[in-house]
Amino acid sequence: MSDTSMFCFQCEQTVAGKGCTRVGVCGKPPEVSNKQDELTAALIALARASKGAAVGGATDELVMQGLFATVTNVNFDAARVDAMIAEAQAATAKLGGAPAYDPQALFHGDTDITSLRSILLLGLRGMAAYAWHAHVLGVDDPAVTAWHYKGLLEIGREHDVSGWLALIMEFGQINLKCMEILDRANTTAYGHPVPTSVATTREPGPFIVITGHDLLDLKQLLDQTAGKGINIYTHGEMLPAHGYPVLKQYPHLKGNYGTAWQNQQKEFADLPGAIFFTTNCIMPPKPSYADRVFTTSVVGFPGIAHVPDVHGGVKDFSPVIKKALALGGWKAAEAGTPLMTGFARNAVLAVADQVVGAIKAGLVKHIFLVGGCDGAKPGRNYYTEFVEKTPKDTLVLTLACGKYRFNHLDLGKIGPFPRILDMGQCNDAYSAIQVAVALAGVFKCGVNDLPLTLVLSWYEQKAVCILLTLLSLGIKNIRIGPSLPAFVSPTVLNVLVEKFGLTPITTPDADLAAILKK
Ligand code: FSO
Ligand code: SF4
Repeated sequence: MSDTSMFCFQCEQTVAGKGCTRVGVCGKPPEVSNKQDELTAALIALARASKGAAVGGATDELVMQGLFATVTNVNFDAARVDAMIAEAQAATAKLGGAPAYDPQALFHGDTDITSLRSILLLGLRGMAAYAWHAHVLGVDDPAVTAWHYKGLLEIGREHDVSGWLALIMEFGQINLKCMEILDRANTTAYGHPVPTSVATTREPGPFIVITGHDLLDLKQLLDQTAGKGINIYTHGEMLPAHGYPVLKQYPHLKGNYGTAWQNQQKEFADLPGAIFFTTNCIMPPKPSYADRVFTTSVVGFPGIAHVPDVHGGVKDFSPVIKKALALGGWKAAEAGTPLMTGFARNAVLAVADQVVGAIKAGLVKHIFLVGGCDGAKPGRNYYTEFVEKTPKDTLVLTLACGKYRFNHLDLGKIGPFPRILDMGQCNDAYSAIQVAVALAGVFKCGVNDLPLTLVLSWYEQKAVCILLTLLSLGIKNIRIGPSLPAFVSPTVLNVLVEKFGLTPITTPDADLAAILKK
């Protein structure tokens, strides 16, 4: 690749549904894109040197962070990627070296094989993000840690179609384990989420907006801002944090600001507060607010202040706090409509008998899981319209940032339940799986026989790993949109359609009619 060309097709907004070749729609320049491919190749060489087994300690962390850093909207900083490449090369040398992997081989070659290799690699990138969030809370699973290496090793090998499909299904099961350990890590540290009304009111005074998925960063920030006259507002995927008992007890965790990630350049413009990115999705910060943005962990953007990791310790948020105090915050209060969250598996299963009773009595005829990512491309209004049009005797479970398309809607209640139940972040797909499995147990049927339909929206690679888990569990007839991934070739799509009934979304009316007539 020259300095001006690149190839990336890993997210939903890729150019013309084919690939970004000059610059990313996300803002990723060719230099960073090519270095990310080099980093992936360096990690494959490292996995070769370790023979696909986990090395332990800092090397395991490097592999996780190296995969996580290449997820869409995480790291735009060439120098940080360079540093990780050098670390991977040093770790490989320490293990006695290994044959290099050509980064050009990643996304080129036979269309179907490239498609299958990409599916596995992109899923692995997504899983590494979840594994990292569990790891910082001290929870690891040896099978998950080892699979980062195994996956990389296999990506560097040749396989036929059935070989790739077997690896992809095995990966889906490992990612289920990964989501399970993250669920365990979060609920052990912060308690099980409880249904919670979250204010969107703005209060006068200095504030910090925290976004991304990392609850430990939020906890440490809450501790360090306690009693300092600074309010904390969640943004994007941090909204479900309000449901966790340990986090919701902080009186200065005031509410939620803004909506999903793709609106940040508009919502953060001239914001009189500090903005803290714990993970994706970061967009290139505009000049009107770039001086108040902070990143941490694997997130990076050139010229943007970074709060360094402290291995196993407490990060120093004083620059963020100083900035929030200097900016002074909002001058006057502004009212907002509250949002509900906290309907994770424990909360839903605690009232399982009522849910089952409502289904048996015909009060709940169908459950939709409308979950996944939001994004900038047109077509995502489908999800708003779909939810608006769901019949009154149906429940809508949701998770991840796609919920901002409809979580402001008042669809009323069925008995004690609001008709829209926010289960949490994208990783809380685990909660949805647990609820589905529990309902199937009660009704003595398979998950596919429940009056339940999954209508997913995808954007980046965490959605890929979740989809692979759902498929590996044998869940069929999932509807997916707003468009199909560029990295799924027509042949591979046929396999997914034939084997799993994966169905692209059409229109809300047609899809609802088709789902409900079954
Ligand atoms: Fe959204 Fe971004 Fe959570 Fe993603 S904020 S798009 S799937 O990072 O991870 O849902
Ligand atoms: Fe393009 Fe998406 Fe890759 Fe960014 S992450 S370069 S938008 S495909």
